[in-house]
Amino acid sequence: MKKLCHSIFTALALAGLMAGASAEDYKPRMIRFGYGLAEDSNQGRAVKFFADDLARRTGGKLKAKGFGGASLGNDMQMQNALIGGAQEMMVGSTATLVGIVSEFGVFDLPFVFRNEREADAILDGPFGQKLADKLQEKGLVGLVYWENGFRNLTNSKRPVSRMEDMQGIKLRVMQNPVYIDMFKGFGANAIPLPFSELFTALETGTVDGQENPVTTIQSSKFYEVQKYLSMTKHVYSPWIVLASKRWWDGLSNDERKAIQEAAAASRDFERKDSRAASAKAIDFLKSKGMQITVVSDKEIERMQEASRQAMFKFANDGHAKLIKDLQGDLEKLRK
Ligand code: TK8
Repeated sequence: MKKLCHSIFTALALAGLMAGASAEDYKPRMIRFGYGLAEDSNQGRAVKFFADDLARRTGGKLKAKGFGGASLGNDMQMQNALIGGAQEMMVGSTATLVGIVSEFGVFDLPFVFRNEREADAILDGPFGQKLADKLQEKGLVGLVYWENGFRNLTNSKRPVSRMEDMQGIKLRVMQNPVYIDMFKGFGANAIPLPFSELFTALETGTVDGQENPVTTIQSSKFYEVQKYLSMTKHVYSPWIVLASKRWWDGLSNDERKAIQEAAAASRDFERKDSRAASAKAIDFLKSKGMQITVVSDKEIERMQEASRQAMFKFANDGHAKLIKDLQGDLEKLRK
């Protein structure tokens, strides 16, 4: 009897150990992961990577399903669905978050980052983390930043090699005051519109132009309705992967950890993939008949000058310290 007791005890203890060590606390869950771009885009590929990676980590328990082409709504609609708990995850531009956390506008200031290395260091460092943390009290969890990329200008009217060429061009911008101020400063007629309405707006002539990274100009087929591309690189644009806080709070620690790890892996994949796609996009766009204008350094300096009012306005809106902090971090990186 004593022996039997002992072996039962050992068996129970072993089972307990095994459960603790190998069977993490994952429940079968379906995650609706929305995004704005086409499935065949850097965004779509990275959402798929995330889904595969998460399934692998959780033995197929946590299943993310991608919904591309803004089929669950545009960026702002999805943010609200996440806040309300009607959708679990999304990826979208930080620029469309300024109605929720105005500080995100700091990334929209023109000519802030000089290259991707600087952007990665700031976004993945304490500065980017601090901004992402501000989302929590608004009902969102900011997981990682992906690369949208440096934005360039396209239009159907004329080649833009000088600021004056933008005069009177009806230009779609994101729904964000810094962009509106910046392009007004350049002399364009800035019209805020959600991305999901952009292709049709270009096609019908509601707007003449837009600005986005070359990867998006390719994957959204803007070359079909835009003739001129100017390499302005006026803003480095981040994407942010978000989760619904309401939903997140109901997950187990193991589930949260798996999602966080898959998100970090997807970030590394996405940046590599976007950079490779970006390097090839210009030749592709040329082959589709786009006329590409390289904007001179001198002209970029003039644009920088003309867009300063957008920065002053943002600073005066209570963000002076935030800009200073970012500039301080950038100076350290540039040493
Ligand atoms: C996609 C958008 C897009 C952004 C824009 O939903 O709106 O121009 O660059 O990537 O977030």
